[in-house]
Amino acid sequence: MIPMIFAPEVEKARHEGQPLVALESTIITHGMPWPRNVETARRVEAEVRAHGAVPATMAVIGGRLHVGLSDGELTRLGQTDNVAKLSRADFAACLATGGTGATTVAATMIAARVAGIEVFATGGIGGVHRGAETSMDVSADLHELAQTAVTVVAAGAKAILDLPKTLEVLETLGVPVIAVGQDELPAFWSRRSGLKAPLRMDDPAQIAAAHRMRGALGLPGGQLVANPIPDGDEIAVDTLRPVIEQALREASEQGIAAKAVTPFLLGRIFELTGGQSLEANIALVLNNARLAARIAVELSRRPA
Ligand code: PSU
Repeated sequence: MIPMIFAPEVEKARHEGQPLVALESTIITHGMPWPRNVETARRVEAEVRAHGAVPATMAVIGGRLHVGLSDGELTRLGQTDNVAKLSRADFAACLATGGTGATTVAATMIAARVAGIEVFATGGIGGVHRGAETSMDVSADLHELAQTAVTVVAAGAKAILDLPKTLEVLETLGVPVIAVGQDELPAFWSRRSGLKAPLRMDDPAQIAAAHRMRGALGLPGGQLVANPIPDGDEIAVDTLRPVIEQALREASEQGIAAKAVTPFLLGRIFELTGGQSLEANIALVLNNARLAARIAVELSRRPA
């Protein structure tokens, strides 16, 4: 038995067959500073509701998987330092040992699957880190996309990564990468990456139909929906390039490794852009929440 607690709003939605959208908690604990993290989490949930679906923010608290968090739980999680960052490898161990942790993209996909939720909105997935040819640092998010049948809406992979290699690995793993509204793969804070996305779908109904078709074919794994940050909110690639390079240099000088890399880089880029990267991150997550809700509504019209 998986120890799971459904928030009342989520329980009701499940009962009534309403569309649901999963949301992750690592973006709250490791991706954004307090108090903007909690404020953003609430706005993202509100955005999902405003577009016809019910949000289910995932976290492990005291050895139980919470599917939907109360205000108090969200605030405590967002205020606490050193919360564990759970991925596929340590999710079960945390549940089994009564631990507490925030879910990454990989762990949130697993949580969504066990809760029967088919769509998940986040900021940007993890991927192949720059220098992976020596560090071997590749996010478990990519392998999860290959195994777990959840459609993940993100603004692409984070621009701190090696995007061509990330795309290559996704292709090898057979993960559909679907750009929305443009042919190019978006690059998180920026709309452009210079890389062509393998697929393009501009209509949430098409994305929902493709999700269902994968199910009908019995294909394991999900879809990555790469939704560009809105025009007015992006940071130009040329502005970001030197900032990302400086943050990467500092990470390497300070010997930052493994799970600490992404939070360190996001934190430094926040400082180096005078907070501009956080504003862009918030705008793109809200945009992803809107699209995920629309896809969830379309999926609910097409029962599996
Ligand atoms: N999206 C954001 N900010 C984040 C993340 C996503 O806008 O911090 C988190 C997700 O939980 C994702 C994780 O799984 O970053 C990637 O971490 P890593 O590179 O260590 O796999």
